[in-house]
Amino acid sequence: MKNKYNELKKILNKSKRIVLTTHLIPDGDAIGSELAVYRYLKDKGKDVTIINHSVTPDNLIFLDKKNIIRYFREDIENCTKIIKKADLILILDTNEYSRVKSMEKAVRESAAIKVCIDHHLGKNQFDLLISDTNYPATSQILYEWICNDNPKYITPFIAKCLYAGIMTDTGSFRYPRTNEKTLEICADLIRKGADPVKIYDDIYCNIAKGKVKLLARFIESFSFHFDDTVIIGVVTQKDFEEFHSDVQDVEGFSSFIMNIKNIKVGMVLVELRDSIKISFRSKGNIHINEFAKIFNGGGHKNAAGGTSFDKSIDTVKRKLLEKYRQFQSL
Ligand SMILES: [Mn+2]
Repeated sequence: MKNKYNELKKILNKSKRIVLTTHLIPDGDAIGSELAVYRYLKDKGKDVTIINHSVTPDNLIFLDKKNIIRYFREDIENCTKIIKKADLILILDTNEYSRVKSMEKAVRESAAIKVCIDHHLGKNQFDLLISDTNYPATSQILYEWICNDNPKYITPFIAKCLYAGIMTDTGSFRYPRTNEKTLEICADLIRKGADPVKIYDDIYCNIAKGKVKLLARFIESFSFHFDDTVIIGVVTQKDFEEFHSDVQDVEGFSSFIMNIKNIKVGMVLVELRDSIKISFRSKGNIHINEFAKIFNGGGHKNAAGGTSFDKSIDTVKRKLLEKYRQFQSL
């Protein structure tokens, strides 16, 4: 990684106008990463703009009190101009152009150097890819990258953003890739000004009423299979409409079902307008990313995603169970 950090440093020295972006429906790691890098590069005197496809989820707005993040679809013309004029585009927390959604064409067509910093599986389609799937969060890579330049650049604001990113992507320090390095880095971030109690409260202790009702409906939908080791939960468009909530409110549902005793595999079906999004979770040695491939998806060993274009929830459920029966006996 160190060589890559140095390579990026060289690119940065030659870059003046920089655009940062991340994946649709951004999570804490995505927003924390963008704002940390924004501040760091601003402090180094760069002209930096963050442009995203999706709006920032409510529980992460506290990181962007100054409204730094711009939304592509709110001003397509000017945003396209900025992307076109950039000499460097940093894509954070995703390695797929399709995940920047409405911005994909503008980003691809820009003559800027494209650097991706990420921790997901994928192939390199960039001028420089700084990625390692052993890292639990992009924010942890960014911490190393900034410190490799000079630890003094980690201001209290940057510490807060990186801490938020690591805390959310590790499920509050409990997911498998959490390691001693992660906690050492977070200790240093606290030393440098991150407040762990406040960040947790801001992100997790402000669940909107609509989301709680959606969760109640989600729990009612549970069906248990394979001796209660496999669970399927469903969220429909009707649920979203009834509780004035949207797909962002489903965040956390798939990790929630994995708290149930004896559950080894969890599947969450979310009905979108044109398809059904499926989140897969597993425990131990069940390579759920292999299973996700059957449903146009992929991901990590214990967390993956897929999509079904068959719009009937019942059909998709039946197919999931049928395919899982075969998968299990492999
Ligand atoms: Mn991440």
